[in-house]
Amino acid sequence: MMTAGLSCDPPSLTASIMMAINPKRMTAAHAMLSALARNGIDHVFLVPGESYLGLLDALNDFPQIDVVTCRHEAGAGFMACADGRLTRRPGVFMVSRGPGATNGSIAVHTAQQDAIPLILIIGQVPKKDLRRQAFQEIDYQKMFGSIAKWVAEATEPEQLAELAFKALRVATSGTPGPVVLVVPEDIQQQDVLPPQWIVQPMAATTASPDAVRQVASLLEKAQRPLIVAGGAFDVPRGRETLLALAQSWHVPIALSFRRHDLFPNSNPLYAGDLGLANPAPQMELFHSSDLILALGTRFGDITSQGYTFPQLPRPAQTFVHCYPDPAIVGQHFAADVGLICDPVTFARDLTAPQAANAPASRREWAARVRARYEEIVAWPAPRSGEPVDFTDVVRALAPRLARDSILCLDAGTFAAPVYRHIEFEYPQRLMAPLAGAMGYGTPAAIACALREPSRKVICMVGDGGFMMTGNEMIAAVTRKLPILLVLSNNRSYGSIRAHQDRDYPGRHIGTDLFNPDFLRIAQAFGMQAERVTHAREIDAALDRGLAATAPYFIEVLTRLSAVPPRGD
Ligand SMILES: Cc1ncc(C[n+]2csc(CCOP(=O)(O)OP(=O)(O)O)c2C)c(N)n1
Repeated sequence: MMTAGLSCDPPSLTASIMMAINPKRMTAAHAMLSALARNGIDHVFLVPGESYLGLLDALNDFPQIDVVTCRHEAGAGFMACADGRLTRRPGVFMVSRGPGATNGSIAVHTAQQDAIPLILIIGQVPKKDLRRQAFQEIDYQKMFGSIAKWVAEATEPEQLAELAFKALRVATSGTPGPVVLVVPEDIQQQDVLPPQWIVQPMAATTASPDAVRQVASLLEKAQRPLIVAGGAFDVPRGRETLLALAQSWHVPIALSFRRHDLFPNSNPLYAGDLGLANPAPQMELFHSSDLILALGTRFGDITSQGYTFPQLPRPAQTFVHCYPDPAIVGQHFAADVGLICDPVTFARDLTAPQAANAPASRREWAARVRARYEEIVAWPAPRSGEPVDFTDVVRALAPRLARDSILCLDAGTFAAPVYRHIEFEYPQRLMAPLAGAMGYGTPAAIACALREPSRKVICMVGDGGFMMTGNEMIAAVTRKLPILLVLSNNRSYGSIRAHQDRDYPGRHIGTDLFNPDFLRIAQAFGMQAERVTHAREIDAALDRGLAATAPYFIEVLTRLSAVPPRGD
């Protein structure tokens, strides 16, 4: 892999914010922001704090950076996660020390689980007070040590720009993930020389021609091959490359956890996703494959059905694993062929020049896998009346989704029918946290609408999740973002209640919710809002909500889910 590293900055890229005060000097805060801005960072999500006043003040001099003020650090962090997922550049959020950092930590965990590039910048106590347990001090190396890719605390002003450069590299390389930068409050305002580097783009790593030939020959011989593809294909040309590969060999494709938007779901080679609710007959079929190509997926807990698919640690079938991070390839499942390289490039190299005349056995296998998927995805008979079954809301939404809609989901039972029944066609996007974090949906929708103003953004959230970060909707009002927010109000932490039903029948505790009047809350925020109480009202409400040119809020009074999910 070509290292990006820090290299000399071409004169044309010299920062436009060279300080008016002294063109040869700038504050450390300016240098840090300059490093970020010159590498494409154009949004910063934050809750302000006195521990990073210097950085805040410097943001005044970066009009190219949109400062999105949030109401809770979890909201800021989730916005940065969604922005990082959409752009593949690090999402950046800034928080105050101690309470701000602890509030924001959920996003660091989400970025790690979701493999999203993220940079969290935290103000810190003055340098002289470090490790004195000063007011609101935390040792962030210890706090974030197991969930961040890298935690760095500056002690000298010159380090700020350097840390920002390195953070951009670390967050995006190998398995993308979160980086935490800690900046003592008293070094942000000190003068430094302007940074003189930019992060160079990386060249993609490729598999050797021998390795490509080896896998091609495995594919030629396989009767029942299956590709399991994951997040590494969420890059420009990634989806097209995956489609071309599958078609050229006539191989069915299953997608990793919550990555439904990587492959056209209507394509006969689409086998479904590996998630929380794969029925046993489908898994039996997948187990009966004779070759698995795991491409661009970490093959983690949920994708591998709790490390049971394929067989752990030695798969029963031939197993090829391709991922750009050496720590991941063969991590759980022993690979017959392990490839540490860019999966998109590998998929391109593996694509047969002409679509293979697939043998009848292969065609029959692909058809069987597809038939199983079609059984799963088929809508159940409408069940609604009053209160509404949220599946019927999802059913009504599916044909109304525009070609380029972005669907942001919070965690909860209401989301289950989306994962099971909605068929995604790119450029439609599914934005749902792999970490299963409640509170993600609303802020993610804000970040998506800011990034993609011409696309319809729809957020689906439960009454539990909305009460966690729903306050961020005020940004949709102030910035006139026409997000459609659909809230499923079942007066319960329904997902957990369903677990209780399954594991401790009849013993509900801690899961009933007494809710405020959501309609009045939404209206008080300045949103147009309406309530759906009966199934017959769903269609018209969705039509109004989707046509709205301002944020629109639909509360649906829903019944509790009858089907206990396996997870969230
Ligand atoms: C931050 C966070 N806290 C707790 C959980 C555990 N959890 C998962 S789903 C859920 C309930 C979600 O309730 P709600 O938003 O009302 O949606 P519903 O399941 O009722 O559809 C809880 C508490 C979680 N995933 N994330």
